[in-house]
Amino acid sequence: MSRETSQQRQFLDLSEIIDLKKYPINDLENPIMQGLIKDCRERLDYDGCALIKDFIQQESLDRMQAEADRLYDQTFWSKGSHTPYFNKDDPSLAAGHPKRTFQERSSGYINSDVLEADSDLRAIYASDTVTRFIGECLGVSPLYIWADPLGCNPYSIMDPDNYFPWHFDGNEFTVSILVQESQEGGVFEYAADLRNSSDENFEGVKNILEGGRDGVNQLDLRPGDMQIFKGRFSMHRVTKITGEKRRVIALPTYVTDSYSVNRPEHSKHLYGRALPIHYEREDYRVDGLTD
Ligand SMILES: O=C(O)CCC(=O)C(=O)O
Ligand SMILES: [Fe+2]
Repeated sequence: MSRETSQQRQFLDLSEIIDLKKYPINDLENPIMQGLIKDCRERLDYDGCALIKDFIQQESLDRMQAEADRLYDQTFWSKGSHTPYFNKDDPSLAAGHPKRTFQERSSGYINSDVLEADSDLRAIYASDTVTRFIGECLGVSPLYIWADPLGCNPYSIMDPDNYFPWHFDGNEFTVSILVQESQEGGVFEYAADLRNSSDENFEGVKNILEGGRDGVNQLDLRPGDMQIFKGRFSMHRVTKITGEKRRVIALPTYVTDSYSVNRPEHSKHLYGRALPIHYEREDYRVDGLTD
């Protein structure tokens, strides 16, 4: 199997993961890529979410599935409730305020720092070619991989009956690659651009938390598809998993700010730990939004 060496670590070659004839992401001038990038930008402008069908090859999906199965016992399960912002309760606000609305979550992460050395997911994340391609789709340059060592590139695991409630992400963009779908449920729902960096739109958030469907979309995501998503501005959730099969999704995350990481509280809640870097960078934020 051909491999390339980068920063003293051996990664799989990109052609083992992505069909570069179908998606020549190593040649952004190629008309196929120009068309794809244009489509993604239009989708992202339209509703904050772009979907690239069959992006990952079946063999690579099989390897990721096998890796997630081997690492399953290391999943950090966070059962507990949270607001869309992962904040603690704030009794100074009125009852029913979104920052006081807690929903029960049950899902887990296989954190980025436990992925195997020759992991396909690590290779995808280490690839400047992939990062540049995603930056082009987002119309963002430079785009960086995330400095958060736990949250940057995990597998998210949802077992039967698990539910991942409405929330905003602490980072700007998320890329999802569905590895294994559940039999039923496990649908990704999102409310595009529900807030922006100068307006929290608590009214709109409250409406959806109370069951409103205004502006809520469902994504038809299949194994091998790649989704590019603006998770800091679009509130989203994954509906309850039904049936026997576990849902496994890879979440490589990209940012415009190469310094920022999750707040310690947010990191402990989702990934089970906070590391020194989370405390050192706790007060650093580029925007004033709540997370
Ligand atoms: O599982 C998904 O599709 C999305 C998960 C998610 O929103 C998150 O991990 O923040
Ligand atoms: Fe999210």
